[in-house]
Amino acid sequence: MQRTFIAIKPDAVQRGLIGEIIQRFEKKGFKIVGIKILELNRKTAEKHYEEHVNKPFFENLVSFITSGPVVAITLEGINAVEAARKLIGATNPANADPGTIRADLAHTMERNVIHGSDSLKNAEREIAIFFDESELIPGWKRDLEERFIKL
Ligand code: IDP
Ligand code: MG
Repeated sequence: MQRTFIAIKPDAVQRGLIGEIIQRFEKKGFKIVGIKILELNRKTAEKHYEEHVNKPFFENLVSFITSGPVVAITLEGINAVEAARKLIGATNPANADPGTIRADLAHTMERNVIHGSDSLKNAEREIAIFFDESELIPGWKRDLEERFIKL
């Protein structure tokens, strides 16, 4: 079991895609162990995207991610970091495989509907930015897993 962090970006929230995006992770079998809707302030946005601070798109990225509510989610699952990135698809929706969230729901890099941690280290770092440990529910089981265990 691994934890990863995803964020439904402001474009997706505005377009009414929260349910559709969460559903894909739920159906796949991920467990939601933390979830909240919030508006990022500039400081938090800069911290979240600190690896991109010197990129030409940094300013636009920060102003976009702070432009409206985002849904922050901590997921638990087997190999969760990589598995979530697979469901999410390539950064540029034009290059994302069909069936991925970005391929199906987005068509520009600047409005690619979702963030997902790219490594275990970043997952831990990002979860800590958005959640207190007391806001996460560790180790709950889905009935599905109980059934698999019995089989
Ligand atoms: P990721 O979200 O797939 O991990 P990153 O390289 O971490 O991609 O970039 C963070 C976000 O910054 C992307 O999701 C995208 O919205 C935006 N971004 C990345 N590269 C570019 C670019 O070349 N031009 C404009 N925006 C970009
Ligand atoms: Mg990234």
